[in-house]
Amino acid sequence: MILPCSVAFRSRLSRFSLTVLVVLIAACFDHGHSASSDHEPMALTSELSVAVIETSQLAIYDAVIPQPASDTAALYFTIVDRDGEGDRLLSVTSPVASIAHLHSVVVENGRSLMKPVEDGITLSPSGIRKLVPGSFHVMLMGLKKDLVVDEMVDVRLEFERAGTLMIQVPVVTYLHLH
Ligand SMILES: [Cu+2]
Repeated sequence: MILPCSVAFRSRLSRFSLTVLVVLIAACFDHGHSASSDHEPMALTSELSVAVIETSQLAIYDAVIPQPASDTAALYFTIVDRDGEGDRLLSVTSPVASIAHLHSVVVENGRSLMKPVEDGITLSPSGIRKLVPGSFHVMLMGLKKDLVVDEMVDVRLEFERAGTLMIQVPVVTYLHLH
């Protein structure tokens, strides 16, 4: 199933002011903008900044949750393979969300659409996989509480090889992504 940004947020729109609506539209445009940069070279490891967790198999860098304007939040981070074997992110859960989905963004007929990832997000051997706006990301859906900037959110990542990794992800303002 393919979810346009507008459909994903529609159920909540009636409750929001015009200001919040503008933020949501900006978020959707951001998907589209970044999708066009998917063909840029993969960032080098040296460009990574904050290691959230490192194991012998992989490392997670730069995890952030932009403060959501609805009960759906996006989660972004970078996965780095450390043992040359590669891996696959199978699923994500968090106590703050009823459910979390792995999403990719595809452009169809000039529109950016979020599409659920059916078989996990692959990490190639010695590779770097960036979950960023406009590309792969995690959607935290059905938030059970308001997420406040600077609070840390517990997130559980399930990998095919590395198993379970528990990380804490800061909530940031939307502008921190730019
Ligand atoms: Cu999404």
